[in-house]
Amino acid sequence: SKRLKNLQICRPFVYGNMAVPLKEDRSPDIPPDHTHSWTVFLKGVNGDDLSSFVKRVVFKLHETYPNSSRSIEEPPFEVTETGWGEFEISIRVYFVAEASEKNVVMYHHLKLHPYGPEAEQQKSDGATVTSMQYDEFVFNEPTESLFEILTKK
Ligand code: SLL
Repeated sequence: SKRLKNLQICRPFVYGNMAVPLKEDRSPDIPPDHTHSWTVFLKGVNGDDLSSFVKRVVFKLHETYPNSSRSIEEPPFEVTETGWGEFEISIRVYFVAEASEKNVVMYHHLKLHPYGPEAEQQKSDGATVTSMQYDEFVFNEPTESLFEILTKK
């Protein structure tokens, strides 16, 4: 579809992870060396639904995980796992075909342990660690179809 010249349209999103230490009453299915449960996610800001223009999100985990490439085709775009270590996760976003946009990739360092300026706050927040980033999808000269998708109410 035709592209709209001299137009740029942005959509904000956040990506990152939360993590909690596993408790004594953990499920017997969880390997004994695992210390945390965590969720890595990509989502809209203020509850915005990204699925009108995001077709799928592929989270590439450390190769110690079975099926380390996790493809999520509908919201919530997230993966929950348990584990023992921190590592870098790539988050690749694919857009709907009408957008004719290349996929984009972000890298997130999975955070399990509180440290740095927020550590004390996080320890008092029931041990939940959160690490997230704000970003924006920037569409330059979007297709007419993408423009319609992004502007319809
Ligand atoms: C480290 N470079 O050495 C990192 C690697 C890998 C984390 C961390 C277990 C996965 C599983 C897991 O947490 N891997 O058992 O399925 O710290």
